Amino acid sequence: MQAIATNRRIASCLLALTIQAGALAPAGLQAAEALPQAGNTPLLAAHQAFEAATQRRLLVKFKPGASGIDATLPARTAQLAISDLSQRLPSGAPGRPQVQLVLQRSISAQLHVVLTDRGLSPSEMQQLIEQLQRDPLVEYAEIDPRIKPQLIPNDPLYDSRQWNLQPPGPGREGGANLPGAWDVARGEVAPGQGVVVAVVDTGLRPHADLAPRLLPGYDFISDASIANDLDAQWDSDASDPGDWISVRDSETAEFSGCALSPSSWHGTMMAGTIAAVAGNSLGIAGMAPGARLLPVRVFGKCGGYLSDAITGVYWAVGLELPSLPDSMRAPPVNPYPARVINLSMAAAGSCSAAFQEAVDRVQAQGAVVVAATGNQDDTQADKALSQPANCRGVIAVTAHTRRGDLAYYANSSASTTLSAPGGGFGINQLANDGDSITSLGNSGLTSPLSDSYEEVRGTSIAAAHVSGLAALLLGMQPNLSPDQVRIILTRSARAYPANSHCQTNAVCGAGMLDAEAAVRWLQANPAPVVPPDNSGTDQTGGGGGGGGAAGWPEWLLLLSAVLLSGATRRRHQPGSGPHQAGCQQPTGQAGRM
Ligand SMILES: [Ca+2]
Ligand SMILES: [Ca+2]
Repeated sequence: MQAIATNRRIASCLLALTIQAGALAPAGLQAAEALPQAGNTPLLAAHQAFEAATQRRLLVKFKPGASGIDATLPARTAQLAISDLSQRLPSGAPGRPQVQLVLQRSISAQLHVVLTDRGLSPSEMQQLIEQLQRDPLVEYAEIDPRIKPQLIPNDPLYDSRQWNLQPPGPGREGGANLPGAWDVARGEVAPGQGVVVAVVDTGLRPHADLAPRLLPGYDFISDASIANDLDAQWDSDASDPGDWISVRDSETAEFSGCALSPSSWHGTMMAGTIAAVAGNSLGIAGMAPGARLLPVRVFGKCGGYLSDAITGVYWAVGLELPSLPDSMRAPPVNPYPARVINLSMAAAGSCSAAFQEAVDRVQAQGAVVVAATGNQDDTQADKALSQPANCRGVIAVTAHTRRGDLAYYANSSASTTLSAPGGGFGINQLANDGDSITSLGNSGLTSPLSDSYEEVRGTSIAAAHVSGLAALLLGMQPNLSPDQVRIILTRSARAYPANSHCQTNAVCGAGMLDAEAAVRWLQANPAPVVPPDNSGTDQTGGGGGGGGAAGWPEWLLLLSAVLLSGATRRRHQPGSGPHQAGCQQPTGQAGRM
């Protein structure tokens, strides 16, 4: 009780001092002094104003007892002491008025924040400090530096596990550099606030690190056994009931091509990287922690149909669906149109006409379409992009490792747009590489149980990083077109590091995703000009809309359930140890990445 009472007294004394001393500050500094409340300094202009003011701020500490300051009346006596100190300063240079010092506030009886009466250049400030340090009563004087508040989330796995969001550095060349971007992008609210990102995937779990971000979505799986939700029809429940393949499943005709696997919680993983709640002292931070997530469920057990995926994409942007057979309940028009569509999925072959048409239509609605390039077995020579990454206008994302090397599993070609963290080992096998990406999941091996955090790697999760950054950019400037977002992402991409596969092989697109560089590029180019030859036509695979995957009925293309080699995951579960989940890819088919 004693300690509490004492602390309260100190707190109230400091508050009183601050108010009292504030009245002494020059008028021009009042506004600036109101700014540096860590966590809510939204405006860059305000930052700059305050930064300019720092050229007037010093810390001055008097020698103990030297100033004659009465500790019981520090504000008043400190003001006098600073005034005396100001009078003792040598005369200014010819033509320059002598600098006057004013007490701004006291930190202790001896240590004071002091303001000069005018802004000083760095050399003038240095000269003043040297003069003050020669004063017999001064113990030290130094600049009161502006320390920029940098949003480092308090989410416990951020420091220890989220290399993928951290600034690049030795051994972490692949980091997507979020802290600086968050600082610029955050306003009164979290970065990406208000931007809707559709996660067209397996549905989502209401993970505690995600639930506040969730919008009501929709389940578009039209096949009952794939849906695994006791409901053959589309419905408004987009939660993920699990997509496991049991021994019994694998013995059925429908799932005969699918390997045994526990539930993947794939959509939840993607959503976590895109927009997990940041700063809630829980788990991880997402790329755009203010964005809202629209779950569009199109994959269940062993994948799903292209037709369902495309339907989900149309619904996600608010388009009205065409009239349906009586057996299908038409969903209401989505009241939360997505500005970003995350397609962490892949099918072999060139871009189908139906997928290209979907991409064209949703882009016309202003939505950015982001897709994974695909995870192919590293023994295969063909690293061509999967669809829909090879569709015209799609931002095609390949994956790099912690060290910035191209991930061994990642499809990439000259038509890749850029690369983002995907984890795993790289082609060049750089030292200390191989770290995976930590995201959200569920502990259930079949049906959902409790929230968990999962280790994942793949071009899937790489695409989720790009979707997150797209949302962050749209949060800053909502009127950006999809092509403008592409320009920002590619122009600001960071060069691949030395010794990486992509440094010497031009098959990885513009470079590595760099969030801070992107937001600063946008600040410098608030209306990016889209060159005619870069308006989303740099995809070679889909050129002209493809024509459909050879031999596959366009609207009945089964995207077989696969967690390809690079998309395996390990769980953080005490006692269970890491395990890998996977489903082999039948030749010529594809699915979630
Ligand atoms: Ca259903
Ligand atoms: Ca969190």
